[in-house]
Amino acid sequence: MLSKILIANRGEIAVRVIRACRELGITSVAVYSDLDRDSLHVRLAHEAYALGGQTAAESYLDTAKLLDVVERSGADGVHPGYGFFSENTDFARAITALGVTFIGPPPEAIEIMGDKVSSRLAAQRAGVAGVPGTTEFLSSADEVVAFGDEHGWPIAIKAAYGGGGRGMRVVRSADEAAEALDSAQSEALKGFGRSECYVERYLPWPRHVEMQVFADTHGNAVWVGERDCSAQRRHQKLIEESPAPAFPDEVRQAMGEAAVKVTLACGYVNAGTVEFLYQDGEFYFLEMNTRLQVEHPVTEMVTGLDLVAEQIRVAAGEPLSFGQDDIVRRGHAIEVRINAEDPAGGRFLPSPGPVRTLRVPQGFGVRWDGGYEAGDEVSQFYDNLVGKLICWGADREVAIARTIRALDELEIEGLATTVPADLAILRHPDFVAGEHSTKWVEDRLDLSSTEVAVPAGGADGEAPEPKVRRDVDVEVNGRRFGVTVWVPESQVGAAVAAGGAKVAPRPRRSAGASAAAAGSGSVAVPMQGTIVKVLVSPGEAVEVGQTVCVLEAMKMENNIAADKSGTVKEVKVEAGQSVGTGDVVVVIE
Ligand code: MV4
Repeated sequence: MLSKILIANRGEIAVRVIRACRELGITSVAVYSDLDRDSLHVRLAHEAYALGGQTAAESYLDTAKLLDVVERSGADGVHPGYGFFSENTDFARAITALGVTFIGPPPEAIEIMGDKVSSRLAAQRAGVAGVPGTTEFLSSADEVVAFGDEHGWPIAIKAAYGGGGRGMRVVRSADEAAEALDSAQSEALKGFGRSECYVERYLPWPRHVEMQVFADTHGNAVWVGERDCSAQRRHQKLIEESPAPAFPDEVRQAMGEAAVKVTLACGYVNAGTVEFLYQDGEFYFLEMNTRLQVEHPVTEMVTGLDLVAEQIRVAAGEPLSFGQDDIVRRGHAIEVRINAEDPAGGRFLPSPGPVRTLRVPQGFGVRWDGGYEAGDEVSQFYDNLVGKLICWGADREVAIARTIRALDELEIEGLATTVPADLAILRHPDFVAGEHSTKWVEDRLDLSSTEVAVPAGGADGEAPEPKVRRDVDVEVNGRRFGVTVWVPESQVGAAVAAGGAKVAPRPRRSAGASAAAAGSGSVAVPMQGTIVKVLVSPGEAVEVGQTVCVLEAMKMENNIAADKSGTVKEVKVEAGQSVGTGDVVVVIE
């Protein structure tokens, strides 16, 4: 079994993997950019290493920095999460070359599923059909017209090496064919560097149904269950659920078996998802996602299986801990993505900023997978998923009611979120009836009256206090180390006033006009040490920032400053006394 796993990711998925590691008795190693120094995944991991940088390219996408931390930390496994390097074969191979386990599929399987052409061919070889269409690349509009006349209009022109919906053109009649082919090819060239396109029948009202699969290194492969992810806008999923509504069990079985065939055909190992379009009782292979997906908890909630723990065991070479017949699906689960985006008017504008208040829902059947807590900041530089709410119910009706109840309990202040859009979907008769499709949110859902909701933050709505960097030298058992300390601005004067470079404490930023600039009046020491001097006595008037005593620690004298102006009520220490981190030395009224 693996003993130490580095999580090459951030936010809620890093938190999810760290939790699984802790439950399995595995040491977790977080990595972080400068902006994530105090983030939740860093707080929860056993160890954390700085990558430096702010943007993803400077941090979570810097291979050399990640490999360096893999070596320095002594990790024997790397979990990539989703996004970032999760489907990057160069990264997977570099990890493996270090003798470290990449917790994901073999690079060859990622490559086969990496473009539409080779993935369609792999599915075809396995006997699993995509939407009826040609496998040859289009060379003229005549071929488009011939296909439409034979199979019926409308048809879809797709970029062979594209993805995510870019490069797709819907053609409704023969006279639109030439222009559509031109623009599809040029968009494909611009977007993906290759212009090749092919044609298939266009399904006007399909649902996106995907099948979770799992395979081990011993030749076992199973399907775990489907998820309906039709509630999307611009290919961003908003709500996912399992089972798919109005989905006959024969179709589920057939889709599961098709997904397993695709899995085996590409030599897949670990957790994966096979995507299908589903319309009129038929399903068609779309693509395979060779990673753990955002919506995996939906499957966990209906099966009781821990997919991340299973990923780790399978990566370590263990056989799957369950067979096909052991998998039992029970009840209904719904996941709602809570993104820092303002859905007003259907625009979904990014809304990064500080999370001033975050109270998550509780109660029966409610799970919160979050990446942030109150006081954290959602940065514009990364994905703006704040957290996921996953609710389980005995059936779909109960699950919908519970999800609405839980969303009503959720309190987020400081930034706009997708919650109003999520509620509009959950309450809409089309969604309740399971009559929505992949085009429904954009074509039918009316978000024009959704209010602009950026709750500013309540009484405790103070911005997170900025921290400043201080480099200090420490000695541990006689050995000297240079240490970087990140000190809250208001404590700079007190904490590490090395070399007499005392910085006047700055009042904390505050939401209120004059309120809350000062501290509590209970002046505490920031580190263990000895009081060498007491400079105030009871009854004396002091100003905020004034030194009240001097603490010797780490071979330096540190001025401990009053955190508010007032009268000294109590002096709790005398010169020569030892104190511990956080001990209150003076009380000011
Ligand atoms: C389609 C389709 C209808 N007919 N193909 C868009 C992204 C790409 N991965 C596949 N997509 C579609 N292909 C045919 N022949 C409709 C879509 C589609 C879609 C698919 C999955 C999830 C969301 C979607 C939203 C709009 C269109």
